[in-house]
Amino acid sequence: LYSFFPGSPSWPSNKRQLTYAISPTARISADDATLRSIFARAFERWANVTQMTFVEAAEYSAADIKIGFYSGDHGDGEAFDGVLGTLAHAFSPTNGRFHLDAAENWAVDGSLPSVGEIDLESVAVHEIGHLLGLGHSSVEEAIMFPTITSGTRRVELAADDVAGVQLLY
Ligand code: TQI
Ligand code: ZN
Ligand code: ZN
Repeated sequence: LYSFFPGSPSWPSNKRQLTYAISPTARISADDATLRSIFARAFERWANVTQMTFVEAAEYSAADIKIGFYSGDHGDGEAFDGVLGTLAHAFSPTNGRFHLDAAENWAVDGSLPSVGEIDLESVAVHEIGHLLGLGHSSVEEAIMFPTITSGTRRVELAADDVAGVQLLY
């Protein structure tokens, strides 16, 4: 079953469009168009089942959701740990910070990742769930289940994810 953060925070009901942007500086070597399409697809999966819409912000500084790739200690008290371990983190509404560990071997081509690679879209779909207010789920098929196996892809929302997010939006 899905869960929420303590107090069930969500984005305000008068704000159904959120903007997002990828940091122009905190990046990995993958090309810009590839990264943009991966995040756009990940946001679209949640937009498809809610009243929320997501658009890329023109200005990084003005975006509701700020995406960046960082290594080690990056100033928010939640240092990344190098290859594997923690892959990414995102904060509850309405913080909007979405950070990924630049040290991972990110798979960005949409095909099945090799062992040791982490599928970026799979992690993005999970972290966007957190950004919207979902905690972890006890349902193994759910995007919000707190385990993913290296070398796999999991990008389709399960009925459990949809039920949870539809209570918020
Ligand atoms: N990062 C953890 C996660 O996103 C960070 C975290 C732990 C967290 N507890 C939290 C974030 C509570 C928000 C709220 O779950 S992770 C997975 C999964 C991670 C893990 O790097 O361990 C995915 C990132 F689910 F597969 F285990 C993405 Cl998909
Ligand atoms: Zn961080
Ligand atoms: Zn999680």
